Amino acid sequence: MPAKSFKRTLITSALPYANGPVHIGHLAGAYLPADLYVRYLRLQGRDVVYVCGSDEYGVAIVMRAMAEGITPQEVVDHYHPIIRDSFDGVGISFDNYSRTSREIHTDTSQDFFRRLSERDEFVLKRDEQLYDPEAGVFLADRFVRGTCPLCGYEDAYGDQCEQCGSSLSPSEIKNPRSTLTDAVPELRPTTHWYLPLGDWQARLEDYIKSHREWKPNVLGQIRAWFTDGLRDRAITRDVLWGVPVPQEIADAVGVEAKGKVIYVWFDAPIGYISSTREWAAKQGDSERWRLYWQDDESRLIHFIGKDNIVFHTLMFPAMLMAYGKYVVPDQVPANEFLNIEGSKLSTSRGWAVWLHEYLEDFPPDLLRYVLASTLPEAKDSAFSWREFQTRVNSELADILGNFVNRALTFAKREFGNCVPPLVDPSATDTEVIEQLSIFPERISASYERFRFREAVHQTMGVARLGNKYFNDQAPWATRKTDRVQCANTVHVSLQICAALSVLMEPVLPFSAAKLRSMLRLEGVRSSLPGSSDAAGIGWAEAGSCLLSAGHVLGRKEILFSKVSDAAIQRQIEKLESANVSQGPPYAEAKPTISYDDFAKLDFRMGLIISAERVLKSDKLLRLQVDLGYEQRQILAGVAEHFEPEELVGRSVVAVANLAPKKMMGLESQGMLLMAEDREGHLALISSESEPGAIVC
Ligand code: B3M
Ligand code: ZN
Repeated sequence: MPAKSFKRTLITSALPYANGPVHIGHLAGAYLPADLYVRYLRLQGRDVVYVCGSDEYGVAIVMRAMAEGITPQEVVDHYHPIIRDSFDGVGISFDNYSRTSREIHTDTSQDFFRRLSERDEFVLKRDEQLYDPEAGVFLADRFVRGTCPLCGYEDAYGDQCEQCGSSLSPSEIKNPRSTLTDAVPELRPTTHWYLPLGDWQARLEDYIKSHREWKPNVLGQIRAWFTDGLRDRAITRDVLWGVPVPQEIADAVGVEAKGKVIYVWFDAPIGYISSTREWAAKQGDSERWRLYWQDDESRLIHFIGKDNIVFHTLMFPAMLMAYGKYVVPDQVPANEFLNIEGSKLSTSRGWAVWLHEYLEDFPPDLLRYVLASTLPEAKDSAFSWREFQTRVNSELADILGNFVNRALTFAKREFGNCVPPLVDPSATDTEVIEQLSIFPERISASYERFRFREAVHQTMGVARLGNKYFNDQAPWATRKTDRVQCANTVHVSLQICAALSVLMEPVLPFSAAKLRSMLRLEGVRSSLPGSSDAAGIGWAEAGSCLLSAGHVLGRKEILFSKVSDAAIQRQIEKLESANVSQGPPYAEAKPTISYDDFAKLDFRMGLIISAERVLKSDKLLRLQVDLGYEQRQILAGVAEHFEPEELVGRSVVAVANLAPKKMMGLESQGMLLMAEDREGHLALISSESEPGAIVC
């Protein structure tokens, strides 16, 4: 429970960029956790609104448009419905899903810009920025690539280094190149609006201090930002795609408004407000959004991935404070990243499981369950198809599904598909009913603390309780020896099924609905939008006996089918083939050389006679190589790839006329050639020729 008690909650999930479909990494980061929580709150009967929408501006979208030779509008028009439908398919239950290219968002963003400008919250700076003389445009953010000034990574983006994660500005990049034309950019003067975040540091520090309950991964990042010191942030850009800077504001300071847009990270979080406004209008009460954004008794919670922490905990709160009237985020339960089959997810390499593709092959609940059980809550976590199969088969099918199936089968076979009465319950029956009654509160404690993996585990605890009870009671034996006890067992088991059908709703909403229809359990509060205040059986009631004796049950169905080895194999192959065909390009080809240059190189076949590690070096192996006409000592940086013994006796290609070089106090008299693949794996190049043979 939050320290303060709130009347209502507004939940947001990061707005996905509409420049590609969404994958399971997105789902596990910002959407599934939010949906679990929102559905839980709705079952609690709490007042909650859950908004999101497509993030349709920003340079990433312009770049995708250019790559495909279409307009940015066409890009977002293509991806918005794909994203929306994927979320829908997997049961993400937004109250509203908007898009930032809508007019209501332009209005809301410009209103923010105007108000902050009126309140003198911006500073205007004229300075030199990178300009592509060939394309005739300023190069914002990702239009520049070059060397990271902090870690030396050579392919850093203008706004961020993917290697060390630092956020950068294009003018800091060393050896910049235009991603549009590959031209070397030049500096030209231009004027931009800045939010002087440094002025906000003290207030932001106070704000963060009042949230010691935030997750350590979130607080850790924020602390690092404070230590570095917050800096002015440019909040406008020279591009033709975005929310325009209001004309009159540009006019007032004598800046050409045409081609100036609001920076995507300024407008995107405002998208949460626009989406809430759109929702309110759809409810027929256009002002209702204010209740969620501008009333002290409203709790604002942002679900995001770890790469968006600074924007949601520092920049957006500063914007909201600067505007005045607004509540600020009370929780930002950011998640870490999800890896796939042991490797970092990468959309450019095709190493991802796309939601729309998943949905063609499996039911949504399986993925919800598996991801919810392995959410990267505290550190990066991993998805693997084998684990998917194991969890589905041995947890969902063998525990939950099997229990439900056995309880219903007995009710049908032995008691005319009705709930038998509970008569003189045994101590065990009573104890199990008692244990069942504690579950809602116990699971609730996990949800309230944003520990969703734990919540899922607790929820499965209900099924495990049921399974164990059923096994221990052995109704297949008592059906002949003690009808009353058999009836009691089935009665209690059915009550557990009923409780499950409510408690599993946040995690497994589709299966929960199916289970309720199998039980013909009606009057359960919905976890879908717009029904949170409806009367009915909710979370708090879920642990009490929900079915009365004599209640007629519905038709039994299979709750979870097992996933076959073949189905899993297909997924693994699909992933691997995508990865191979769309791997990152190898280093660019080197410039052409003359034959004479080539002819200077003396390549020879060699035979490795001995190999040993070099003291104090993790990388080097010291090799003795027989070149036929002489023996050489060659130091090779391959210790992380080969054990010395593996190399002895192998034939290799050596560069025989390379000038000797000292390494770790030893002389290397040549070099071995190896092939290095995309993943950095090394392979020897060998032949059947004898040592000394010339390679030409
Ligand atoms: N579209 C960035 C991202 O997907 C961005 C989030 C906006 S949330 C206001 O990483
Ligand atoms: Zn870097």
